[in-house]
Amino acid sequence: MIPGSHPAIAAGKMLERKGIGYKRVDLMPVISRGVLKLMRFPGVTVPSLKIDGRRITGSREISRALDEIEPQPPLFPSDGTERAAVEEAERWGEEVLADAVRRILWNAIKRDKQPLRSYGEGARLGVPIGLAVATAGPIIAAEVKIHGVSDDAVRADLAAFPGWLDRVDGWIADGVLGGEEPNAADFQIAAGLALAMTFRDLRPAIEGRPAGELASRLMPDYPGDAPPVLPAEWLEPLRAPS
Ligand SMILES: N[C@@H](CCC(=O)N[C@@H](CS)C(=O)NCC(=O)O)C(=O)O
Repeated sequence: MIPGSHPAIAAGKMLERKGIGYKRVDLMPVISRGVLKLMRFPGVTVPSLKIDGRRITGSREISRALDEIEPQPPLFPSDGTERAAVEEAERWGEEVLADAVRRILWNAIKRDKQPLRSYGEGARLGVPIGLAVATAGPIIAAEVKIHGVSDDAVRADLAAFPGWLDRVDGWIADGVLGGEEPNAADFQIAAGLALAMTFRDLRPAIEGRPAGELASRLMPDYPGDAPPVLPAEWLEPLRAPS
């Protein structure tokens, strides 16, 4: 994993849910790509997991593999209709929410890299965290490029965010998310929201809602804290009642 990575933290929580012990290997962003390639994973992103002789890349691939390897407790419902709803929420959590939160993170870090330290606290990166942060400039520039972190994209993400929170609250109200037995979509979406809640710019808009409660309940120990840094006008949509 990369310290603070939301899909990687989701994968770790799913392993814990299954009672499967694991060894966590911390990687620096970008360098992670070369390491995962050398280790012959099928992709170059985190989370990547070696389990039972299999190499798996991708949080959604991991949730499915974990249900195959250790069926109890299940991460997906057995009922076909319920399963389809959880799969759809999980897919949205990965493709829409998680990507947007990653863009917001790198846009914020591009403005002030000091908070990076809080995401990497306790990580074993092979170099002291202070040195990793001090020399992170080229890594930040590469991540901004890799993940399409333009100001326009992040502004659009922030404008869409209140609607996304309504969507998550709706899934909770419908019982797709937030049940007593957390499913794969709960972990995927809670990790994305928990990372979003580490940004003080976004936290007030999330924490009082069912979506925020879900994130805090499933990810109580999510690392990181980023003081306000985004332009105030970008945050206007989050201030308005949704
Ligand atoms: N959609 C993928 C996430 C892939 C991804 O972009 N992961 C990030 C960390 S959150 C990563 O590997 N970043 C390093 C890089 O792309 O260089 C999943 O859910 O597994």
